[in-house]
This record gives sequence, C-alpha cells and structure tokens, in this order.
Amino acid sequence: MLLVDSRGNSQERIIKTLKPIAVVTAMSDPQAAVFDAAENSFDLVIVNGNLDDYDPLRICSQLRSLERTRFIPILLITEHGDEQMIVRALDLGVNDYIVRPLDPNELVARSLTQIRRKRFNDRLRHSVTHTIELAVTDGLTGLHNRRYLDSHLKMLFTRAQTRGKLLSVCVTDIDRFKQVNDTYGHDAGDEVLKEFAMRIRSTVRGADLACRYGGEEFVVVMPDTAPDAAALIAERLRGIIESKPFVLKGSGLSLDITASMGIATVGKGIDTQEQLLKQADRALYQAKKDGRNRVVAAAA
Ligand code: GH3
Ligand code: MG
Ligand code: MG
Repeated sequence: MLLVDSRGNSQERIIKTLKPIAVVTAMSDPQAAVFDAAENSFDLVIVNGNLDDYDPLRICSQLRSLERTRFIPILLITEHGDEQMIVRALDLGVNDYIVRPLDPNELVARSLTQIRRKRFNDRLRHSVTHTIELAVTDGLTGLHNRRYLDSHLKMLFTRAQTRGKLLSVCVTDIDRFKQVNDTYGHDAGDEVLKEFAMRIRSTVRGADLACRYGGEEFVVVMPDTAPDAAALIAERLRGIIESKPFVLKGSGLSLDITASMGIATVGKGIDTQEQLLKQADRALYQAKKDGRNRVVAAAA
C-alpha cells in the first residue's frame, strides 16, 4: 500500500493504524509517489487531501491515466467540509474517501474493502485474458490458430489494400505426414508437429504471423513483404525443416521431414484474404505435384 502524505504527524498515525493489515510505503514527494506506484505493484494508494503545495487530485488523475496504475484503487483523505474536492475526486475515478477526523477502524475497513475488490478484479482480468488466449491459440503447438489467423489476416489485408502496402502469405504442408502417423503412431506425429511449429517460430521475423491452419498445414503471414522476399523466407523455412532430422523426445526416433510451400502476394485479381490464401494453396498444390519439398510462388 502506498501512502502519499507530506505531513509527518498524520502519516505516522495512518501507518500505525494500517500496519497490522498491510505493508505501508509512505512518500511525501507526490511526483515520486506516482512514479513509484507505476514501478511497483501496490494494492492501494492512499492520498492525503491536504498536501503542501500540491493538488492531491493531480496525483489521482495521473494514476488513472497511466497504463500501469489505471486499476489501482485510490482512497482519498479529505478535510471536513471539503465536499467540492470529494465530488471532483469521485469524478476522476477515486474509489473511496474518508473525512477527517480519522477513525482508525474505518480506515482499516475501507482499505480492506478496496484491497479485496482489487484482488478480485485482478483475478477476473487475468482469467479473461487467459480465456482469450486459449481461444486463439492452438493447444498442441502453441502457435496461433485458424480463428486468429482469419481475423488478423482480414485486418492486414484491408490495410494492404487501402494503403497500397505489400502482403504475402506462405502456406506450408508437411510432406507424407500420414506415413509418419501410420508408421510411428499418432503421438510421434504430434511430436513432429510440435517441432515443426518450433522451427517455424524460430525462422519467421518479428512482424510475421505464424499459425497452425489445421492438421499438418501452417500459414505464415508476412506484412510489407514483396514476392521475392517471401520466396526467400519460404525457402529458408523449407531448408530449416529439411536440414536436420526431427528427433522425437519420447522414442528417440530420428525422422527426416520435408514440407512443401506455396506463396502468394496481394495484387491484381486478389480482392479478398480468402482469395490470397486460395492462391497460396494452389501454389502449394503445384509444389506437391512437382515432387514435394519445394517452394512454388503463385503466378502474379
Ligand atoms: P502430402 O505430402 O500430400 O501432404 O501427404 P500427407 O500424408 O501429408 O497428406 P494427408 O493430407 O493425406 O495427411 C495428413 C495427415 O495428417 C492425416 C492426419 O491423420 C494427420 N493429422 C492431422 N492432424 C493431426 C494431428 O493433430 N496430429 C497427428 N498426429 N496427425 C494429424
Ligand atoms: Mg501433408
Ligand atoms: Mg495436408
């Protein structure tokens, strides 16, 4: 808990009161206190309304505007008769206030209420974030899933069209993967998929988006990437799959795996992201037909 209070006496009293329920950091420099609140993870900030030479509501509004402190509960201590400040404070998003003279029991009770509420909200937010992550992540490989790709690609496609930007996609499919399953079992197949995903992840650049599109098919979306650069990236990926055998953790088996790639870039005749993927898919089909373990670019 962070206490912002420039007056020695009231500070001591508040700390004494709160000590049994919280670790209290007391600060008298308001600006440093805001900075400290953003750097650390306090559960509550108590602002004394009678700061020397500083508008206490400024602290409150700063805490509310910083990303890191947006959700920290703020408890304001005000003087009797300072209704105007209370109204403004509540308007700014201050969670609760106490009017002097301070009743220690009330201070403890109100602090505890804010802390409990914050912890509950933290858990809720964490669980929502986690659920969203689960919904857009492929459970086996940890890459983004098809749902994520579809929505993200739509955004990138619109951006490419409206701003005249480049956008390329690479669709890749493991060669003769059914044989891996049939010969070594489904678990071995799963391990190959995981390792395949890891190699993709290690190859693509920061701005690229790698997804498991389904089964043993993966898509890499490359914003701002011309066809020749996309071909280089796909070729590098193909090489990284072919160059080293896949060693399976469970059985120690060492398997030679290859993959085929089809690439396409936004341009004439491609009006939707579905068409872009379809073009890349056609190129992939051609790569399979031409003998697999190769990159084919869709005709411009
Ligand atoms: P091609 O070179 O033409 O791509 O041949 P292929 O054998 O890879 O193609 P096919 O599409 O016939 O086989 C894909 C196989 O991938 C069939 C399916 O059982 C397997 N598969 C799909 N999803 C999973 C998965 O999550 N785990 C495992 N182990 N296998 C999967
Ligand atoms: Mg395949
Ligand atoms: Mg396939």
